[in-house]
Amino acid sequence: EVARRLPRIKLALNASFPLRYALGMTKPSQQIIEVVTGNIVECDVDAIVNAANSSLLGGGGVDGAIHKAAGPDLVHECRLLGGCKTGQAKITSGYRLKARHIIHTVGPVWQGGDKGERELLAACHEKSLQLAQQHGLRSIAFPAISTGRFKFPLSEAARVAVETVRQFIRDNPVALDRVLFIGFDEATSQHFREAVWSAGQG
Ligand code: AR6
Repeated sequence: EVARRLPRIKLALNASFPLRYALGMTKPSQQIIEVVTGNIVECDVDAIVNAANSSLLGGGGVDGAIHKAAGPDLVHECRLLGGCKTGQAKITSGYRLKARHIIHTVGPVWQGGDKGERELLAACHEKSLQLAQQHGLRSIAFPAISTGRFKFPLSEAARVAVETVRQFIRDNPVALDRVLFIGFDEATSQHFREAVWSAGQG
């Protein structure tokens, strides 16, 4: 009897997130967010998010790194997309990346904080997550959108990003297995960790 039960228990422990959730084994909003320091182009996830500009034709920072690593076919696909507005997102193939897809979003330029920057940054995360869900993707990695060339203050950006992701997970508890926040350096990761921690207290 015990021997017959064992494989089933093992199966449950190895089960994918929706099954584990259905079995009541884990609470999604506290389990699936991870903070990682490194280069987002190396992430082995279903989709990495690109902090692009409205042309979607490439640029510096993380955008430049993603285009370089994905190869020239990426810009060919991007040309067909007709650009992207601030706060919106569009999806392409990942080409030479490990990630199967790239979700391109355009963050707001920080102009002091009273020009709707927070709402637009939240929209970037929300639209990216919706696209992932619509395409059946289970894992997604975000860089610190808008915090480089676009000058969004890091702690504020991390808070908006984490709160938006947590709200999405609450509203769609079985949509995703993993959401990664990628800090290019340790300081950025620390801001993400603090945002995850303080959101967890609320
Ligand atoms: N992996 C992970 N994070 C990275 C990487 C990388 N390889 N490279 C940079 N970062 P930015 P923005 C971090 O400037 O502020 C581009 O030219 C970086 O340290 O890339 O949204 C676009 O074409 C910072 O924390 O994006 C746009 O014109 C974060 O990524 C404009 O910059 C975002 O910095 C977008 O500006």
